[in-house]
Amino acid sequence: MSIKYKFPENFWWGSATSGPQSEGRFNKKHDSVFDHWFDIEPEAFFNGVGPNVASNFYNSHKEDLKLIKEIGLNSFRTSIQWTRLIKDFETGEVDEDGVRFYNEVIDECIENDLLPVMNLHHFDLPVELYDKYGGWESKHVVDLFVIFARKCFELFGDRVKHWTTFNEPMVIVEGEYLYQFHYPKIVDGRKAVQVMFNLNLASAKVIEAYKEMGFHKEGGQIGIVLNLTPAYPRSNNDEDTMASNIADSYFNTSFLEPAVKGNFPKILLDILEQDGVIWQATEKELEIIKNNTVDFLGVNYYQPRRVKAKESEFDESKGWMPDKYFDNYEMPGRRMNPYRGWEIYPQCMYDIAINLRDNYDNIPWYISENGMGVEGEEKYINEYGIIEDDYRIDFYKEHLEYLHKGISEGSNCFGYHTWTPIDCWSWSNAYKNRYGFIAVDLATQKKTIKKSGRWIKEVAQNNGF
Ligand code: BGP
Repeated sequence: MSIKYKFPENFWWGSATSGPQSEGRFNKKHDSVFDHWFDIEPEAFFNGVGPNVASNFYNSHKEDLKLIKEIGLNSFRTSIQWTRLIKDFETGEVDEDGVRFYNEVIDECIENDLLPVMNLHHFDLPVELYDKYGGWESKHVVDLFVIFARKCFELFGDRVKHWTTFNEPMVIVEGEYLYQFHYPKIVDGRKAVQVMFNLNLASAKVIEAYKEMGFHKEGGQIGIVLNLTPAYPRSNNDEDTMASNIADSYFNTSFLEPAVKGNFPKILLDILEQDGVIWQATEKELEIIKNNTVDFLGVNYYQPRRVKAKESEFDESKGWMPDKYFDNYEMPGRRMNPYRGWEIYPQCMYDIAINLRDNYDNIPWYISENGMGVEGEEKYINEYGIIEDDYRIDFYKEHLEYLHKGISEGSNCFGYHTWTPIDCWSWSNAYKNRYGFIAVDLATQKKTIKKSGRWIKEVAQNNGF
């Protein structure tokens, strides 16, 4: 087979999941905001399916990681749940079963030649910390998160050499404080802005702790996973361009700039100051953000953001919202994934690669999630019981082609992780849309490799396709 798209040496071919979406709640001593939301409002979840069992990774990690090896991957990201590892959030006292579980997962990754990438927060704030302190609105919670992170480094840092502080912190801001898709479903633009700052601060403080503990000397690296949804204006006129720049600063560079460069985008600061909604921050905190930038970046990419100048009436009744400055734009003729309702635009992989090369010091980065959620995949099962997910293979190929173009023009990308190795629990969408290389039968927890799982194996073996 001739290889048209060859990737750099030692490229990460992998896939990502998270603790709350794969493990199930078995033996967990605390509830996250999602556990709690499901307990009080199960009807908010597709088919009433919650996180209780998920894909049973707590019990089947041994077999699951073997299957992941079997499809040829060389790296794997999951997250350590704060609510599983820690018994006492204030002191950092650990839960012994949590320690045992994550030790096993890490050791099994290594045994299966899977480089473990461990993330510290994937939307799974302990609900007690919300009830007691207002969650990420509170700087005390920021400090408790650092206690948790230090524990993780202390316990697992000898074997885990790649850490990320957060997965998609912007989604916490949007889901919990603006658009009501994460518990507690608040609409409060002012709190959202404070949470945005506190999450940036938490990430920097965790990086500071990691440095202080000396892990870099042992080859350790720490980064962050951001969902970049590059904003494209409807047209090149000044109004559309300005609207798009503002949206980009709120949704993307609000985390990208501090993570990579240690400061906040001027356009965002100007607007927040002018509107009187700027966050509370001390000089010392700004210093910590300045001095503790990431070693590498993970980029989750699913869809672009399309923006036009504000045309609709801004609804003042909700108070300050970033939507004051732009409207979302539906581009005529856009390609859609109808199940998830997200636009498919693979060219964006190239644009991200070039943006990071030119505007972010060509920082080492990887695609930490990319994928296509599809409903009703059982209709593609062939006579041998295998899901023939050619649409997924095509989706990955197209995205990889544009990524390859970015790399061949000098962008410093070292890997490609898909979402997700084994079908997992998609928050309030539960198991509606499936993303995996490996299917899960929810009734039996039987796991079966899909056609895309065989395909990625070849790609990983050939380091290209
Ligand atoms: C990302 C999250 C993942 C995952 C994925 C797919 O935003 O990091 O946790 O869920 O999106 O999205 P969804 O599950 O909502 O379809």
